[in-house]
Amino acid sequence: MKVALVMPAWLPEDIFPTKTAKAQVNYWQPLGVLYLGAALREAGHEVRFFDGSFLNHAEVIERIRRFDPEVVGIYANTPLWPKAVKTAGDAKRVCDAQVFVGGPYPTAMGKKALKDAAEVDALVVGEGEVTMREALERLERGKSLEGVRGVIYREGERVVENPPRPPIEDLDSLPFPARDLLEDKNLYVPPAGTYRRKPVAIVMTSRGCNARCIYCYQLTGERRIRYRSVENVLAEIEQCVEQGYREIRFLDDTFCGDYERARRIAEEIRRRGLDITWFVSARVNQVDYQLLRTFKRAGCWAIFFGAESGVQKNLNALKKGITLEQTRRAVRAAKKAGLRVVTAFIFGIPGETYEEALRTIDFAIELDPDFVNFHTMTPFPGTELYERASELGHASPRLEDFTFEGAAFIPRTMTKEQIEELRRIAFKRFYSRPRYIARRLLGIRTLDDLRLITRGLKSLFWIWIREDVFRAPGAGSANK
Ligand code: B12
Repeated sequence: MKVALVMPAWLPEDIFPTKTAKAQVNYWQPLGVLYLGAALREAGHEVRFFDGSFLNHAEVIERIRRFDPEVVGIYANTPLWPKAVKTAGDAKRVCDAQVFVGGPYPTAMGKKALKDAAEVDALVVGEGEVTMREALERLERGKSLEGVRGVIYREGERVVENPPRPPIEDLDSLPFPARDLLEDKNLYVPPAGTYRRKPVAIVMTSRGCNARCIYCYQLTGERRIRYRSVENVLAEIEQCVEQGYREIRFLDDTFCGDYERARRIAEEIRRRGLDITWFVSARVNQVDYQLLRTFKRAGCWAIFFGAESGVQKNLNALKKGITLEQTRRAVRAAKKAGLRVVTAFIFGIPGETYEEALRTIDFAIELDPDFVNFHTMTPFPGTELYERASELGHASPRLEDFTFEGAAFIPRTMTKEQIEELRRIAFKRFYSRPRYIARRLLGIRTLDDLRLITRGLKSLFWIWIREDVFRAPGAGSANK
C-alpha cells in the first residue's frame, strides 16, 4: 500500500514566546514515526514522510495530494492533536485514504479522542510497529480492523476498541528507524547549546522507565524498562555514522537504568573508534564519576539531568525518587569527568509556594550547570498529575497549552502570574551572572558557539525588558 506518514504543521511560536522561540525551539528527529516507517517498509509498503515541522499546512496537504496514498498516518502528541485532526480532514479532501492517528495523545485518550474527531478513521494506541502492519494487512485484504490489538476504529456510527497490544518485548527485532525518510537530515537541529556537531541522529537504546514521576507520560504506561542489546545498539550507531551523522542524542528516558549495560555501550563505542560525539540523559541517582568518565572517554560531551526542584518536599510531591544531595553529587561528578551539564527545573509543582520556587532558583545557581531550563508543570493525559489535576490545582482546557512552556497547570499554592514571573526571574538571575557570561564568552571556539551566545544574549535582552516575555502563546489560562 502507499502510506503517507505525517507530522502536522507546527511553528516554534506555537510553543515558545515569539522573542525567544528561535533560541529555544528543538528539532530532534521524530524517532517514533521513523520506526513506524521502517516497519511498514519492511512489510513491503511504499512509505513517504511529510514533516510539518518544516512545511506549512497547505504544503503538507499538497504533498499528500501529489503522493495520493491509500493510507495516511498522522502523529499526535497533546498540543498537536487539534492540528492532527485538521490535517486528517484536509487530507481526506485531496485523496481517498484511510486516516490513522497515533502517538501520545490518542494513546492516552483512546475512544474519547476518536469520538471527538469524525475526520479520523482509526487510532493506534501504544507502539505502532506491529499494530500498523497488521492493520494494513487487513485493509489490503479488504477486511475490517476487528480484533487487531491496539486499534480503535469506526464501524458505522459505533467506535470499537480492540484489546490493547502488549509492549514489544524483543526490541532487537525491530528494523532501525528509517532516517532516509527525512527530506533533509540537516534540518533536525537540537536547541542551541545542546549539540556539538551536526547532523545529529536521535537514538533510543531502551523503552520505558521504572520511576513513578507524576508528570511523566509513558507510552505503554508500564513502569519497567525494555533494553536493546549492546550489539544491536552499536549496529545502529554504526549505521548512523555511515549515513553521515556526526553526533548522537540518546533519548532514552533512563539510559543508565542498567549501569553495567550503559558502561558497555560507551566502552564499545570507544573500542570501535567510532567518530561520533554524543549527548545523553540520566537520572541523578544512576550515575557516578567512574561511569561518566567512561562516557567522556567514549565521545560523550554533555549530560542532561532532570533536577526539577531545589526543595526536597517538592521533589517528593513529584514522586521523583531523588534527593537534593544526589543531584549535587551527580552534577559535581559530571563536571569532574569533563562533561557539560544541562539541567531542567519545573515551576508550578503541586503544593509549591512562590518562596520555595525562589529557593529552586538559588539551587540552580548553586549547581551552576552549563545550561538550565525552567519549565512549567504540565498535566499530560495519561499521567497521574492529569488524573489528580482538579485535586491539586487547575488544568487548562486548551490542549495547545500542554507544552512545558504554557500555563497548563496552576497549583492551589500559586497563581499563573507568579509562575510566569518566576520563569523570568529564574532565566534573568541564572544567565545574567557576570561570571557565567564571562565563562560563555571565554568558551567560544566555533561559529556555532558565537551564534549560540548571540541568540542567548538576545533572549536575555528580551527577558530583561519585557515583563510579559513568558506570557503563554495564545494566553490560555486555567482561570479563564
Ligand atoms: C523526539 C521527541 C520530540 C521531537 C520530535 C517530535 C516527536 N514527538 O517525535 C521534537 C523535538 C520536535 C519534540 C517536540 C515537542 N515535544 Co516531544 N518528544 C520527543 C521524545 C523525547 C521522543 C519521541 C520518541 O521518539 N519516542 C520513542 C518512540 C518509540 O515512541 P513514539 O514517538 O511515541 O512513537 C510510537 C507510538 O507513539 C506510535 N506512533 C507514533 N507516531 C505515530 C503515527 C501513526 C500514524 C501511528 C499509527 C503510530 C504512531 O508508534 C511509534 C513506534 O512505536 C518524547 C519522549 C518519549 N520518550 O517518547 C517527547 C514527547 C513526545 N514530547 C512531548 C512534548 C510535550 C513536546 C513539546 C510540546 C515540548 C516543547 N515544549 O517543545 C514539543 C511539541 C512540538 C510538536 N509540535 O510536537 C511529550 C508529549 C506528552 C503528551 N502526552 O502529549 C513527550 C512524551 C515528552 C514527555 N515525557 O512528556 N518532541
